[in-house]
Amino acid sequence: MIYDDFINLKYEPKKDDLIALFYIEPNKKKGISIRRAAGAVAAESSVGTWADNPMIKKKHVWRISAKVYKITKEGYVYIAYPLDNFEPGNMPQIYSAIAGNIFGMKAVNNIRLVDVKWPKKLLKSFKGPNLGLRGVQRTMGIRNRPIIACVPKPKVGLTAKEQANVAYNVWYGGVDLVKDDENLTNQRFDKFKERVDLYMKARDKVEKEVGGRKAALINVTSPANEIEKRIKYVAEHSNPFVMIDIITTGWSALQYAREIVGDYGLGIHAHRAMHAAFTRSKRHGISMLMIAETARIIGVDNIHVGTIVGKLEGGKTEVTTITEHVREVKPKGNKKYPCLSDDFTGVKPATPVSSGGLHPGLLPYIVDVFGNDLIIQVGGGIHGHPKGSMAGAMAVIQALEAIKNNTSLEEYAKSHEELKEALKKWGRKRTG
Ligand code: CAP
Ligand code: MG
Repeated sequence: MIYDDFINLKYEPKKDDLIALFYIEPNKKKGISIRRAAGAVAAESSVGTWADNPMIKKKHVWRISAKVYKITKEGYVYIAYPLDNFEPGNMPQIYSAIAGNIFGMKAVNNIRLVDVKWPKKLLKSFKGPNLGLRGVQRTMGIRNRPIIACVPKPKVGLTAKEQANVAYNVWYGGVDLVKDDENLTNQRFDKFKERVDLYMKARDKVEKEVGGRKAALINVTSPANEIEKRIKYVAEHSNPFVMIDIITTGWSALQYAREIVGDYGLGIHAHRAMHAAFTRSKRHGISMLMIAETARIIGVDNIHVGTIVGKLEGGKTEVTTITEHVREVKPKGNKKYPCLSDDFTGVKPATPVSSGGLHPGLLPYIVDVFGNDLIIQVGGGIHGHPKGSMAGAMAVIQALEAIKNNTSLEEYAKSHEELKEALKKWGRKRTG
């Protein structure tokens, strides 16, 4: 049975092997065992196929066959891939192998790519973050506190002028970064170039008025050739960041964008819209952990990781494990969340972004869990403030001050009107 040839429980992975950790549920109705399913996955993702073929066993071909070397009773399967399966510096190719046809195989009912241990040689073939966590903080002149971002709402529909006006108000209220929403690019009502021009005008004005560094996370999501033009436009207008929806544009576009931002010294803010289509099920698809570390390796500087207490899916164990893999050199891992040990030496740390349903009352929890090396993004929790966006921004900054001073929000609110109003409206309620 050919699939069985891909199982070698005595195999000891080599230093240069890529290790993939899968969770597999075999198709029991078809009488398929986990061993057979694991063998099928290893075959299909490396040199094999459903039919026997003597060429597969030629020494130089078989040399790079994937090897299933561990299967646990919980359904976790460890597969080692010799390095030569992969083209260095080509993330789409790597995904076509380890995250390709296998998801549709009839031999499995469910299969999830949980994590990868990346060999040094592959890690080195990608650029990694251009600015990285510390570079982002340096750019903003901020250390020892989270950076605060705000996405203007409504998500889309405002004119460029209205958008820049909202940006001005929240910058003025104390926010550091204004973020475009994931579905705002270059629509009829808000043209990209006009938005950039007006943002920058508002930024210059507000920097003069209140001091400090302000910047925008400008969404350049579009076809790759257009991404290039838009990054250049942002750079020429002296804004240090662009935002890219990394899932809808794909790894190829992200790699291309990473090349371009490198030429201009910009950072990439990664939005992950659409990730939940394949990360949400715990039994099938690709984990968000995998997506986050891949994005870091290619070279995003900030990436959304979740909030635990906000409007979008993601529990504490998962979100904190992802955060570690985004930010640490050697993530410690978490016994409650299956993952592989990694060594990201040489790849700059990226900044985790906590976003989605946050408001001032939730900030103590967020800072407690994530610490200061973080971007906190608040949209609805600013614009929904009873006194409007500027007051909403002030309430967020006041919450941050209370945390810094080790004072409860409620206590601080006694002498801070904006925070008081926000707490009256939302309290400390989770938004999920
Ligand atoms: C947040 C947000 C982000 C989500 C994405 C939104 O707005 O801009 O897209 O955070 O999810 O449009 O919903 P609010 P994630 O602050 O108004 O919730 O960060 O989990 O990838
Ligand atoms: Mg959004």
